Amino acid sequence: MKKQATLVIIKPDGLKKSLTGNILTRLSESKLKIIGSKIMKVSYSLAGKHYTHLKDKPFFEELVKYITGELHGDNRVMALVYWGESAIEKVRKLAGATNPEEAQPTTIRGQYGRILTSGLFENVIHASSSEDESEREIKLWFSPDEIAIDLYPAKETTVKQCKERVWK
Ligand code: IDP
Ligand code: MG
Repeated sequence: MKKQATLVIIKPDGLKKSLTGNILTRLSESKLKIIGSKIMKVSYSLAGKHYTHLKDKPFFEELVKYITGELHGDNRVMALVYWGESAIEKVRKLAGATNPEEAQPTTIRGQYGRILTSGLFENVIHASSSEDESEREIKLWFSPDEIAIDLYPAKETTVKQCKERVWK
């Protein structure tokens, strides 16, 4: 069996409901290795790129509000990269179906997800669903130095005249 990497995002509802510990415990059942993790806020630009495959859906605008935290008044997400054999399938299984009402009750989405009055699936976590998708997503959310192994080929560049926020 091939080792794979997969992106997990604990969405703003998961952080707002203090579910981070519970979700990480559930995911640890997979025995996969965490090779990247961070708490971050999600920009509109990152949200749009992440959900580019859903741009034409009627719920797209609300989905962007969801992942950027506008919907919950809490703009934190936790982004993680898991690594190991069949990582994508293992994490998707623990996550459960996209629709929390169809998800098995013992899955993360089945336990903690709900459908909003608007119809949006508030399903607590994102999990990559294919190898192409996980590579695209991990490269979008993480830089090479934020990942504990050499996951994909990377190169060194010299960045000039680039604005950066530093501690005062
Ligand atoms: P996935 O998260 O299970 O991979 P995607 O189709 O990639 O499912 O959709 C991304 C997210 O968009 C879902 O996790 C969910 O929050 C939301 N979503 C997807 N399909 C629907 C729908 O039919 N109604 C409402 N929300 C949806
Ligand atoms: Mg998806």
